[in-house]
Amino acid sequence: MKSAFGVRGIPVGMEERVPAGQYVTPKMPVMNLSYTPRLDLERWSIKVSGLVEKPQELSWPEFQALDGTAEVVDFHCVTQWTRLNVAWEGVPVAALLELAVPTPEARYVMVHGADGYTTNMPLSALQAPQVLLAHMQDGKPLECAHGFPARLVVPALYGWKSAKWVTEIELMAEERAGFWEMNGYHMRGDPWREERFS
Ligand SMILES: Nc1nc2c(c(=O)[nH]1)N[C@H]1C(S)=C(S)[C@@H](COP(=O)(O)O)O[C@H]1N2
Ligand SMILES: [Mo]
Repeated sequence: MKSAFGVRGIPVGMEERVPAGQYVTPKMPVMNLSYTPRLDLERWSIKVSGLVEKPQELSWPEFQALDGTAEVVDFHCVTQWTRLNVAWEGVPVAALLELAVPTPEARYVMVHGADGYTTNMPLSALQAPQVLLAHMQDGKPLECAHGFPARLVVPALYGWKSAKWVTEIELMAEERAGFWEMNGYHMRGDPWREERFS
């Protein structure tokens, strides 16, 4: 019998969904730089700070009250695994940014996680339609290991840009490197261009 999986674990017919140098994994591995923060919803907040007209700090109920959306997208880690069809629910980051009103000088962002993680990208990458601050994955609240209570999902960039345990989105005029970017990862990180290292 012919196998339903071709090379690199790619289901037959889905070859064009998997960037060069990636193989497909059925489960979502956990990729943590350091420890897994245990966050308390009562004390959690998400800030939008830096070059904005109206700095935001939303509590969990305030965040939950924003209009949500759901999507199914693929996730590509620079260590070469790809997981197809991850289902996320969350708040479009573009809507959060609109609340904060970026100033004309704001062109880059630094995203901060509660574990001390940082990652940078152009503001335009964060304003893209499928970018979510997600609180559900595959129909369930995010697991601690995957970023509870809320993580970024940036499907167009490698997974390290999808910061977990997000607490702050900081808008900047000049580009600054986040944790992995300081350690040799690409400032942009487009998997379709194999922008792995700089
Ligand atoms: N705060 C934080 N976010 C993070 C990381 C991390 O160590 N800390 N690892 C990144 C990396 S390298 C990847 S590939 C994805 C993996 O997400 P997952 O652990 O949910 O699979 O999270 C990204 N977000
Ligand atoms: Mo990664």
